[in-house]
Amino acid sequence: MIQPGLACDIFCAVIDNLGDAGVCWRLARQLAAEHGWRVRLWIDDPEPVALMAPDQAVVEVRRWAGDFGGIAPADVVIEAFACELPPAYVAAMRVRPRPPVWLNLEYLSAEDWVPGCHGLPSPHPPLAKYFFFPGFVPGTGGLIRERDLAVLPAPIFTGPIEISLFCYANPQLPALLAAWRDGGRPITCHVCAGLPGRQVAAWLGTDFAAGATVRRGHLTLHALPFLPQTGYDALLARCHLNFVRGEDSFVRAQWAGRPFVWQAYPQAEDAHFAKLDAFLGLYAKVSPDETALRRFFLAWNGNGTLNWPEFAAQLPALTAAAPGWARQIAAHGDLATNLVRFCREKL
Ligand code: TRH
Repeated sequence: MIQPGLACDIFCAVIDNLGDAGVCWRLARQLAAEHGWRVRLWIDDPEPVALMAPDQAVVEVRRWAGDFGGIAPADVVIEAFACELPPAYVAAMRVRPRPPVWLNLEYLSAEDWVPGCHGLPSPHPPLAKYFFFPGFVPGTGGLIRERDLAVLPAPIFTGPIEISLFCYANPQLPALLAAWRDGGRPITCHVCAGLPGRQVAAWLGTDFAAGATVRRGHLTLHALPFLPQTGYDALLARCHLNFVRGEDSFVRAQWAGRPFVWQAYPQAEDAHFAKLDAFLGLYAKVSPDETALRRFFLAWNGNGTLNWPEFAAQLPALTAAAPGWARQIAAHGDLATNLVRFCREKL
């Protein structure tokens, strides 16, 4: 039986971008703050966590370095995204009097094979490692969502449309910015730091440092600094529409209860289109014009031509549907709570 105060080690290797650190930090924080676990987050590059979470009080963030000789394994060991645990740590897990619960936290996908694989063990005698899959449907581990998150009321559409922009390198972006500049409605776009900011600077042909505001036609562009995660979440809630990417901002946009457009993490041989398609299979139903919604998401991911006016016409309906969608995907319990329950059954 799990007692509050259970010890948990989360291992995270930062592959690229921010999502690995972002997901692990959120999970670590929630396990500690809401479930009373004593969490150590071992991360090979602590820098992104320091930027996202200046206040790390509830979690012990440790640099993953050295051979781990002399580090006692925790009750629950979470290996994020199949990063390989240090061999000395696994050897210590094997001889621990009470074997730890060992989980591999997988990437999020809406593909229909996920519920069938969630929770399956892979044998590592005398231990077992369990696959723990986040997901949108029953039978998966659910999504990271803090207990105190409320579904926010929809914002009123008066004045400029407020949009946040967080994306990868995206060849469709110049066409979108031009459509906003030349369109009939004022648009204010809050451009995230990093790749989005650099692409906007290239389109403008001017400097676009954090804090800058530039106007072109009907479009006002604001360059954001890198925000703490809580500040980024607040930005999503303030906007009428959010362009998001990867995994963590994608999920947060859905909790914000606003329409969003997702750029999937680009994978070799266009494997991300299967993920996009699976997600749209669930989500596009919220739109009165499913085909137009699909078309816009696909085009933003590089397949087809962007049609902003067609998508913009759906915004009121997508806004009205967003809180219901958030409730639907929250209905299977949040990932941290599901994970705690899973471990309780295994210990
Ligand atoms: O950075 P990402 O592209 O991360 C990706 C994905 O997780 C992908 O699935 C994975 O394979 C790859 O990393 C290795 O996008 P994501 O997932 O949205 O993570 C961004 C994080 O950065 C998220 O936690 C929000 C946070 N963030 C801030 O804290 N402040 C900011 O100003 C911005 C723009 C983001």
